Amino acid sequence: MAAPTRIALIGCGFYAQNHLAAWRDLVPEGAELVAVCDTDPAKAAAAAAISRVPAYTDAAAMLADLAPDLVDIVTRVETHRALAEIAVRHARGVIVQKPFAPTAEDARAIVDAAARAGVWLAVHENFRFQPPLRRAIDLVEAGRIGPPSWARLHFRTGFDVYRTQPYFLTETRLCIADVGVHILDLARRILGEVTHLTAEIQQRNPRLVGEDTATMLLRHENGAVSVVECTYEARREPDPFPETLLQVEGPIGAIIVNAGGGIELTEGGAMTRLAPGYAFAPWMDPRWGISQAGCLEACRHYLARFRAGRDAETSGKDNLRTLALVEAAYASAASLGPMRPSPV
Ligand code: NAD
Ligand code: 89Y
Repeated sequence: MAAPTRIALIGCGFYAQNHLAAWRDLVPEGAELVAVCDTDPAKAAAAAAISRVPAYTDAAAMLADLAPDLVDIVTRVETHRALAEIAVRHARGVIVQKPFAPTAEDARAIVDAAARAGVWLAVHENFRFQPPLRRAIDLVEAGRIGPPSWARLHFRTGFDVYRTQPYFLTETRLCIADVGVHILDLARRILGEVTHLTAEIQQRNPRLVGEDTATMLLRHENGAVSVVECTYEARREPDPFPETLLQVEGPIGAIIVNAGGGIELTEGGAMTRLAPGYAFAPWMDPRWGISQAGCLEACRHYLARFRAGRDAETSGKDNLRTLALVEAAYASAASLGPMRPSPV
């Protein structure tokens, strides 16, 4: 049997709780969490206690002590470059939570540092791994609707994201950088690369610094068009948070992903309802379950690809293209015109 993959995790805050649970679930597939680190000693100690591993408050010290196989960085975006640059000196693989970096230049610097060190690099971009969305991707790839030519992908919620992620209140770039990045990534995954996009942004909640709503129109290289929407200001019940809903059309059918994970698949002129084909793990909270399931499936993918010596779907290099869409969206919103994404 292959040796376990020794994983060190950096950042034990809000979302890292899902990574800790995912790595526990993935022990039978070769994951072995060996240490956790947070600059806040209480958070490091709490994560260490539930995972029964040593706690560190200094990432460089942890990595120098343990030389893990894989480092999982789950801190906020402004810390990613510095931590990734340390991690590539001590490990064979590094995973960085989305958003990959605050600027395209920082993201490129991380990709280059990993390449120079010969280190495997992935971005934890997990929406494309959420079970209903992955099922839709699989249906498209199986040719069930023919080559997709139009799609609407939307994340519309009024859930109080500011309670769970209070740092949102002061972000100058909010909705596209935080959640739009996932949906743009998903649009790329389903319809292919983008030639140009137009974005309109709004700040509907006056308490904020950044935008809370974005409406984006994308033209893909294969001629397909998609509408990508994200907002934290949709007052609708039932509120689908944290689900992304999807409609995708091709020449011979259509796929609709509804709230609750059910899918309506039209092919051959007839519609079939596919019931959600997954169950939440016991540690998942029904309010966050689809996000947590996406986190688990993303970690499973990264572990398997790292162990097989294969690039992740969402490698660092791949994610430069998703970040280019984020940059193009902000540039379009500022100039009120269409923008071509240009990965650095
Ligand atoms: P958070 O502030 O709750 O947690 C970040 C933690 O990192 C804090 O505990 C902080 O003390 C620690 N930290 C900061 N600098 C550090 C350093 N140098 N070394 C060690 N620890 C350090 O933030 P969060 O909400 O958990 O977000 C973390 C990341 O996860 C962000 O990039 C966010 O966008 C992402 N996120 C992703 C999803 C998703 O679905 N993929 C959902 C929520 C958040
Ligand atoms: O931070 C966001 C993310 O990545 O997924 C959902 C979220 O937690 C709130 O928008």
